Amino acid sequence: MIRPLILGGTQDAGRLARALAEAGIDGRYSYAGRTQAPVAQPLPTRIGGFGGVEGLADYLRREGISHLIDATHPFAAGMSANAAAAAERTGVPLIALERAPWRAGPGDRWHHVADMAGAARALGPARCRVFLAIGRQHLADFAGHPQHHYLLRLVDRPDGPLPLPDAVVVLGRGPFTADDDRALMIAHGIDIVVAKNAGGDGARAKLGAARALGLPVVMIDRPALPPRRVTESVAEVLSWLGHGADLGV
Ligand code: 3Y8
Ligand code: NAP
Repeated sequence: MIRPLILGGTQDAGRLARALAEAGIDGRYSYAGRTQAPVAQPLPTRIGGFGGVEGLADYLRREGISHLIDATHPFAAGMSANAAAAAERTGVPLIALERAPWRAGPGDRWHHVADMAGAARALGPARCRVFLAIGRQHLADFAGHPQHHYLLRLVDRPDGPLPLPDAVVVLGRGPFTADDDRALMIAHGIDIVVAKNAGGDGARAKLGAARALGLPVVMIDRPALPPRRVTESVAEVLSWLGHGADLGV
């Protein structure tokens, strides 16, 4: 009997968890515990860090995990690096379920930057009204650019002061829609959008809205990840687990 562990926290991870549950596979799901009330998953779920590579390796051994599936976000570089190292250390096979990066299309005005600091610099010196749609964890990278007005979208209400003096918070978990994001950006008089190249559908709405409004987007490229087997498809993960045939996928 196999017992795969999903390192989750994304839409794709949720889709995979549902497929495993429907196939009657004895899987486990893991959240970091970044949000106050994460969406419930149809598999036994653990919440919180493992305690580095060694902590994850211990968990894999202790729980008899047969396969490790990194279905985290393309910007969860720390978790992905630890997953590769723990898989190597324990011999547990690893696959990453990862969506392709977004690519600019006709009408898009994207300016690619390598990281958060590059995104902050790309805003330029003149005050502008920024839709900073990168979550909560990296707001401090923009603290050196207080001249701008920032619209922030967070999952949970911030529990302390924000590092940006001129900021408005809206709460939202996503997935979002282009119409809602367009209305939000109009209501806040947004001039420019900052986005991580997450890929997938859950965060894409703001890009369609920016295109419709003719606004520029500062697109933060993904961090480098360790070499590992990668797929975009839940069906391929299932066949990798040896269950493709059972499901006729
Ligand atoms: C805790 C689980 C599902 C999963 C939904 C996806 C889509 C909606 C869009 C914007 C961009 C952002 C952020 C975002 C999206 C999905 C997916 C995705 C971006 C939840 C979730 C957890 C997190 C963690 C959270 C981060 C933050 C990033 C908000 C749940 C809702 C900005 C990424 O406050 C914090 O500490 C938030 C931290 C990591 C990035 C950051 O650095 O702040 N995601 N997001 C996961 C865990 O604990 O393991 O609460 O239910 C999941 C989802 N967020 O089931 O459908 O698949 O990507 N998540 C980004 O792309 O820039 C929002 O606002 O336009
Ligand atoms: P990260 O910086 O790559 O990871 C830092 C540490 O958080 C990891 O070393 C691990 O702690 C813990 N961790 C991360 N993901 C975990 C998981 N799924 N289960 C258990 N522990 C986890 O992580 P992050 O970028 O903050 O992402 C955290 C979670 O949010 C992930 O589930 C990710 O899929 C989800 N998410 C992130 C983004 C994003 O923009 N980064 C977007 C959407 C969803 P230990 O070292 O103690 O094990």
